[in-house]
Amino acid sequence: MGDGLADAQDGYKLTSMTTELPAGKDTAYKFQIMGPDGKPVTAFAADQTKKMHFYAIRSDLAGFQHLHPTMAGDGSWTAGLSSLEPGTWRTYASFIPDSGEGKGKDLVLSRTVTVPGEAKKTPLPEAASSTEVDGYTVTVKGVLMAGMAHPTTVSISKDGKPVTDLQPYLDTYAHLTAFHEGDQAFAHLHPETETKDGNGGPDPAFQALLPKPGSWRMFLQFRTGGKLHTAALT
Ligand SMILES: [Cu+2]
Repeated sequence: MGDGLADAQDGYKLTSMTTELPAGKDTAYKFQIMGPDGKPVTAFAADQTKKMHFYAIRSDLAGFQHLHPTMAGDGSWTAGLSSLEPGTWRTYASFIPDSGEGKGKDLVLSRTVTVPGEAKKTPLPEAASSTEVDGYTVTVKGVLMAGMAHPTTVSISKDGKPVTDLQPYLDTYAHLTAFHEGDQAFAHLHPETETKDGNGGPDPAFQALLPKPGSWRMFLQFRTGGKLHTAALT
């Protein structure tokens, strides 16, 4: 798998008529995946229960959105984005073709869109091994090294106690993606912890493979009590 920065790979291309989206309101981003035969791809294999994983992030790695768009019969996808702040955004489509030359290939393609207005750059928060979200403390354990897969665990606690009521989300107890400062290279860190019947926690494990050195912004998503939480750390 590449770094997700190209709009085309192995004959597949992410296409969209959209180069600009409005700021400050919910908006729809439409796109298609064109196959090596020049036609829109309509057959996709489910990956972590979804046929398409879509991400949007601003160039300063703020404003992360992770969505599951819907596909029309002609292969056109619509992602319903929440309000965007002005700036340059990168949109990623992560999918596995289920027919044709690229059947079974794990592909991540991206494009950029401009959101007009006065863009305020958010400085990348300092590197930290733990962060807080919605009353939960999320701590990443493990040494991350560029280009090598490393086992990594994420510990989730609340009020000083390990959390054991994680609910399955996309066939896992925690979903982890990372974006590289500067070029917005993408990494999806694959979960090692299988979902069993019932709840999980407090330490979901991953194989963390970050393709290049530098600063990465990690987004960890987990679900408790039917609510999705997104923790971010550098
Ligand atoms: Cu997804």
